[in-house]
Amino acid sequence: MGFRCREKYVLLAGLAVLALIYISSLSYLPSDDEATVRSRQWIRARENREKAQSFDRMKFFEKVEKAKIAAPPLSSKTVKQRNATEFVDDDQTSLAYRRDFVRNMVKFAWESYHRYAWGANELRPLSRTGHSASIFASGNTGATIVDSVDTLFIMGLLDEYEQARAWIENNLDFKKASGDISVFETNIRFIGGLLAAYALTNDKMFVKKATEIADLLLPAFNTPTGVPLAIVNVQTGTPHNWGWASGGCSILAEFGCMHLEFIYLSQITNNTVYAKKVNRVREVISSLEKPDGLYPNYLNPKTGKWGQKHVSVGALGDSFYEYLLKSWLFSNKQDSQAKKLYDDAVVAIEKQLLKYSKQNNLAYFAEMKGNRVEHKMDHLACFIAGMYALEVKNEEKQSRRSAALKIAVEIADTCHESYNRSAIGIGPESFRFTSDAEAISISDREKYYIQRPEVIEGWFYLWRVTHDPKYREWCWEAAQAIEKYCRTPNGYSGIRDVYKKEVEWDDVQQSFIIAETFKYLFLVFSDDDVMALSEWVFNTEGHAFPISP
Ligand code: DMJ
Repeated sequence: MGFRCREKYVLLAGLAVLALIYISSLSYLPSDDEATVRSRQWIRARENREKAQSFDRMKFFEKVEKAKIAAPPLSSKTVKQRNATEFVDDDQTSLAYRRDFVRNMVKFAWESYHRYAWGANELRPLSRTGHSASIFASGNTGATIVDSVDTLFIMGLLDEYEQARAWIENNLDFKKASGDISVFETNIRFIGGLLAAYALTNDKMFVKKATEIADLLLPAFNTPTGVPLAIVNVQTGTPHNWGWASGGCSILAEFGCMHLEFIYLSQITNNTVYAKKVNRVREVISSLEKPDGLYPNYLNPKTGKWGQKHVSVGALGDSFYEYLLKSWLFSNKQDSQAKKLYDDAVVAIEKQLLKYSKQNNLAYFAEMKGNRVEHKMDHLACFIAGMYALEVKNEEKQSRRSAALKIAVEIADTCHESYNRSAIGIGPESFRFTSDAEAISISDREKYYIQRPEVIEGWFYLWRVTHDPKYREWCWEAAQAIEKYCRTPNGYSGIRDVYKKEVEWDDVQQSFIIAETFKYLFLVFSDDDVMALSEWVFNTEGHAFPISP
């Protein structure tokens, strides 16, 4: 009993101590003063952010899985030990081998650029320095980095992707540069590259950077018609047009090729300013009278009148046609105005520019200068095989599908002939059709190859649409030719004359070799559901935007 009584006292003492601790701890509890309210808000915001992030992450992984991208990177040992040409033991016909081959080309181009020109716009592989063309401002704006970032991600080169991402986050700033930038090139390479990187990764840093750059371009649209000027000074924001462009005109391929990027940017920022600019351009284009249904390459942004009548699906015109079709696709076929403009434009070019060679009936798109037909086709114009193939994939009318397929196949074949008839298996900048020439250059000024993608791009689309194995073989031959003739000890170079086996290099590794040429090569050796064409639209620089739901 005595023991129990002691126990009771101990229990009571214990309770008293606990009560004391409780009472004194009350003074340490947060009161509802301002700091506490703020800290609670902060916690709530953090929780919400975390929820949003994990939702974003979930959506992102779903997207990645669906697009079958970001394959695990090659182990660095595998990458370092092998050059693209050193796959002697493997089965060269296997798709995995060919994808590896192309991935290694990208690794090599990237590492060379990283070693000798990091931050510069492009690499001079022979001089082992940076290079900057007049389309970029002077300064280190890293065109190669921004143009390559989505390719690196798609190929699963994730270390390189992280290098690119970090550079973009910490260094990409046009305000640190000086001089003029091309509105078109900045849009398709920089804004396009950043938006595609965002689409693939959901990383909003890319949107922030794309928005900063798009805002720099906005003064170009301050013209009486709203049709943008070609160039903007990065420091002053002053826009102007190229001196050579038909008395102060804007260029069709340039002002007609901002739609995808600006619409997508408005969608993801909820800021309509960008969409308004390109919608106004669209209104001008659709309201204009077109001579014989054709679009001249020059338009005066002050008067809204066409300039010199030069019509071409090559340089100065090309991507205008491409963006009409792709704007319709990007909108999930809702933008019927774009499709109507596309349909009318292709009827006109097929009627007036599509020709067949006398010798072997090779199809080509000629150019028109005034009323004179120039029987010349640019390497750039070979993109049109891919455009028609994409139309085939999406066209409703069977009769139109067959007509478009015929043109796509014929043009891809002609472009292949331009490669076949050179000394190195790579085609020239432009080729002619005369009584003596068929799909070859006749002037020394047209014999160069600057790593352009359009021919391979056309074969890629045709492969996806027809599954004719010849397109994969042609791509493979082109990849090997690029490896053999464009590869220098420190990166890839353009070639001055494709008709000479002893190549002379031009000492520039173009940013689009990774953005486009290597990307399309990689994709042609991948399954159709890797960046499926029903899910993604590639801008004219090969940057992928997701088709609107
Ligand atoms: C790229 O910048 C784009 O493909 C553009 O549409 C045309 N020129 C180059 C590649 O040839």
